[in-house]
Amino acid sequence: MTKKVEIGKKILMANEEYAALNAKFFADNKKLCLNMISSPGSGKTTILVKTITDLQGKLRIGVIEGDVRTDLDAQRIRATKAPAVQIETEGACHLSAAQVSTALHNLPTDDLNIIIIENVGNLVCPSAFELGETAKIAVLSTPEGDDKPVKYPAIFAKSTAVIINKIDLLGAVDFDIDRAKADILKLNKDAEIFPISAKTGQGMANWYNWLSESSKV
Ligand SMILES: Nc1nc2c(ncn2[C@@H]2O[C@H](COP(=O)(O)OP(=O)(O)OP(=O)(O)O)[C@@H](O)[C@H]2O)c(=O)[nH]1
Ligand SMILES: [Mg+2]
Repeated sequence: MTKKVEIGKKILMANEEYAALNAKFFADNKKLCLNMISSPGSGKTTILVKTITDLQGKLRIGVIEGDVRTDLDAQRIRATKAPAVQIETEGACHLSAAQVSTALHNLPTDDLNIIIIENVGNLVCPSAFELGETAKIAVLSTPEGDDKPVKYPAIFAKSTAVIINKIDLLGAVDFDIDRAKADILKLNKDAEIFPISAKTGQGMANWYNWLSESSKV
């Protein structure tokens, strides 16, 4: 007789235990933790660099970077003088709560209001792994196409806020922003939607106001 071993389920359970510990840490220490999820290249690091630079002196932000390989993104964050810890997943398509727990020990969390996790660029895997975050932020960029919310619904359904980035390219790409917004709201009627350009700064003020209000945890 063969015995079925549910390895996937066990791994998820262990992840949930670490996620619960991380969530307790954020709640006990009154830190806002955001888990930023998107396809590769939507502009996550560019948004973070601009946000940290523009809010210097107002909000103290630290970053946990997840990438399959390299610490290039952590270097970009550190160039702003904000603290950043890089996790290299060596092939895995998402961060785990255990990795985040270890990274938290290497961030000066006492000095921070907000911890932002830039997850591995992937619109599918990271949405299945809770990290103990306060909220998920999905990023969709206009060159990816306005059909992405309906094709990859899980992350849009689970995110508290959705950033639509690269709106400076709206004239060059076929992206119907009203369709994208309507589809996101169909999946998640309470989602905050921020159309922005991290390149030109358009729309960033609304995102900053939301970040500032949300940091009052
Ligand atoms: N036109 C335009 N380009 C942008 C904007 N934001 C980011 N980019 C460009 O998009 C490319 C990818 O940006 P990144 O910030 O590295 O994207 P990312 O989501 O962090 O990528 P991964 O970490 O690899 O998943 C870079 O060439 C950026 O300069 C924007 O608002 N407008
Ligand atoms: Mg990046």
